[in-house]
Amino acid sequence: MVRTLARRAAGAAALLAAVGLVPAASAFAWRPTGPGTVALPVDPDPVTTSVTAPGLSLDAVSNSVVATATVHYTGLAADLIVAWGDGARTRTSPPIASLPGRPVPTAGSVVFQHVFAEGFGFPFIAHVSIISPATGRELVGRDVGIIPRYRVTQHAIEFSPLNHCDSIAEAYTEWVIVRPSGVLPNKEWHVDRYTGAGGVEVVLPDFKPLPDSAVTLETTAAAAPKVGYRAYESDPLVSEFFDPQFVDLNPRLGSRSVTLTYNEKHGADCHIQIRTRLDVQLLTPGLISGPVASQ
Ligand SMILES: [Ca+2]
Repeated sequence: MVRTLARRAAGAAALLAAVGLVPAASAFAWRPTGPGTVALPVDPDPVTTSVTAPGLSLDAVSNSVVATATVHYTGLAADLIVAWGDGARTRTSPPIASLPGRPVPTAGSVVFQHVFAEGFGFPFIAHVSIISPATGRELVGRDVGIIPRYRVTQHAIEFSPLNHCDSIAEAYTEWVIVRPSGVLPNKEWHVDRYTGAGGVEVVLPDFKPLPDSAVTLETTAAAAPKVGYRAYESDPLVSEFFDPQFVDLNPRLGSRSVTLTYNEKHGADCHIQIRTRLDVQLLTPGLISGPVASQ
């Protein structure tokens, strides 16, 4: 038992150490490389290795927070309990009595699915086990890594100067907002804004969206990028520059509004804001709705 737990802990540590290397927008599944050992790489259509007990074998895969366990059996249709490792359990329906002229199947498979609840301390290793209802003992089991994936939408970036940043001879300020390349490609927006020189009153802020600035991506919490935005006000001789700030797409931060205030470098008196809205959706790919499927 001690050795089993040690191996399991080692496998869990290996997987958790590898979590940061998982690319975004991939399907995840892990194959055991030895008893109790779990490792990357990622396979979008995995072929799992069964763990067997007499007359019984178990395949288990995960995709985001959805775990799928397939139990293959020989003999009479199995009355089984699947324990998912988070306290949840699923039990098969009792075996169906034979119909006249149709024998009870002596082999088959049953598919179970479970969705792990958000906020369970992801990522983690779920020990999926098949338990005998008669004895309460584990018949077969295996570990799967649960790493949630999310769809994160950053809606359009809205931009506004907070004050007039040019001389009193000019009524317009000329802005360049830059999203430097990173996970997303480089993009620039050139915006002339009337900010009212010469004592003309302009009510600021006056937010306007930057065209084609919305972004949607699928990511894990570990792989989620911070998207930088910097800006300058363009002048023939000396422009006003602002250091980059970041919109954090980490899904753990949840759906929310973000407002970033930029102050001109070197303490000069020019200020702008950008703001946006973030929406986060937990993905449950491959989830079959309704009761347990069997075949
Ligand atoms: Ca200017």
